[in-house]
Amino acid sequence: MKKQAIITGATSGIGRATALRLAALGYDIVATGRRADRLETLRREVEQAGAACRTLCFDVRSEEECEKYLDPIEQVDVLVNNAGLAAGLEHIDRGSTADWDAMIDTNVKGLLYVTRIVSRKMVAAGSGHIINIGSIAGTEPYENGAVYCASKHAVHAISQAMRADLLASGVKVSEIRPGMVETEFSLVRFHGDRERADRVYDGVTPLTGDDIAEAIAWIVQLPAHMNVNDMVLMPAQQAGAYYTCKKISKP
Ligand code: NDP
Ligand code: 8X3
Repeated sequence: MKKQAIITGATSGIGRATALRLAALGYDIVATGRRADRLETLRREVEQAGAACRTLCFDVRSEEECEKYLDPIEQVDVLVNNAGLAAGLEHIDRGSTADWDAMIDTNVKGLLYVTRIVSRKMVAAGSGHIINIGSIAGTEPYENGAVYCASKHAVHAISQAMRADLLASGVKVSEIRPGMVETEFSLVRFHGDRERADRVYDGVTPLTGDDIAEAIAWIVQLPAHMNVNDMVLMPAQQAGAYYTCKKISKP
């Protein structure tokens, strides 16, 4: 049987690029997300690349749905915990509870629900590789981002602790913590405001989903004795959450 990878949040951005990259590498793909039409388009593209593709349309915030869709999967070689979002960019006194809940329930609790189901299969098999998509926000809290940063700090802590939990089982855990990647991330953060989202990338050549997918492809091909614990990736024009060198030509 071919190796199989589950990628959560594969309808867009980093997750979609990863599904296509791992398919090209010879993995069969299980792609998840909430948008059925996007999953169907991805399925066709993965199959054109010569891999099998199962699509699972569900919300990672629901523990019940995670169990229903993921528990029946027998073999998982790679899990990419990618589904996530930022919602809003506000000072704490103006934050929205709905935004806070969406980020914590998806980025933290959703990742935990998915991980428990898949990791118990990997532990039983004595092998597997879990790659969590964290963020530079997981170590650098910034103004207006308290809850998103808190959720990614949680991902950073969970990644380190689960690496220890799974150490003796033969299951590897890696975390990738990107800086600025141009995807639908900012469009989602600004609740569909396209102009504001586009301004984030003005004057910068950001990373792309393909860049992160390439890193994931490299990590999963490393020899059995070697693991990437934590990988920070940024555009060359970014030095951290607070430092971006924008090149904007003056009129
Ligand atoms: P996108 O918005 O392009 O993709 C996010 C993906 O997550 C979509 O496929 C979306 O699918 C899925 N998703 C969101 N909420 C849920 C949910 N409740 N249940 C299931 N799937 C969900 O953004 P990115 O590709 O940029 O984001 C991917 C990950 O990368 C996130 O964890 C993000 O925090 C992280 N990241 C992004 C950076 C960036 O600058 N872009 C930098 C650092 C980290 P659907 O809507 O169909 O459910
Ligand atoms: C996304 C990158 O800098 O907007 O995690 O937090 S940032």
